[in-house]
Amino acid sequence: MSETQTPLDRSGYPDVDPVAGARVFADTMAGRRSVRHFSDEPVPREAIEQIIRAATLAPNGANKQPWRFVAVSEPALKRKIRVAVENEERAFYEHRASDRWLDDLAPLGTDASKPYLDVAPWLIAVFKLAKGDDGSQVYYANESVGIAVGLLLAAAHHAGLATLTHTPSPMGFLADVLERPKNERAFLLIPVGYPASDARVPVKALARRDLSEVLDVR
Ligand code: IYR
Repeated sequence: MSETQTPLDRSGYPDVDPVAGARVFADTMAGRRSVRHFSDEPVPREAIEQIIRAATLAPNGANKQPWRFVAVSEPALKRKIRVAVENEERAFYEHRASDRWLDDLAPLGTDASKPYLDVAPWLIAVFKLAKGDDGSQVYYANESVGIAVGLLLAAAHHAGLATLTHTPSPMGFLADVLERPKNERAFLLIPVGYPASDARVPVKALARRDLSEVLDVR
């Protein structure tokens, strides 16, 4: 019978003081901002590949890896995505969104116009598998892909690159434009690149609740 277990390679864990290690990472992530004003400065394909590699290392249900990533840099395809996104967003801002939702968005200053989808050198479309490619079952797909995207955003930040977690809704058009198989569901669209030199970010989005408000230690 073949072994199902193997000794843990502890060298995979940094030998670091846990307080210092955790603080350094949190301090790094404190510099992250969602950016809507990108520079068109190119980003090497290999950087995108390594960022996505980090995402694919996420823990996930039964190691089914229920994610697929499409990294788009072709201008014509970015344009096609922008046109499709702006169609959906116009419907969202003009009638789909509730008044309350629009009120909540007002401090972000967003609208249906998404020029960053042309400008950012890369758009990463993230898809979640509803079924495996062979029709097999996947488990905890939302959790798995959510964790993977968290690692992706942290990896991009670690590489000095800005991201935006863009959620056009509904997002079905993304699978159509990118000609994805039937078992994939669009999960997020993530522009990646350098922030524009004159990039601005919403004041409100900078504020985070104090840890004591969101953490209950017992
Ligand atoms: N998808 C729209 C609206 C939007 C919704 C939320 I929730 C945000 O945090 C930001 C935007 C848009 O991209 O404009």
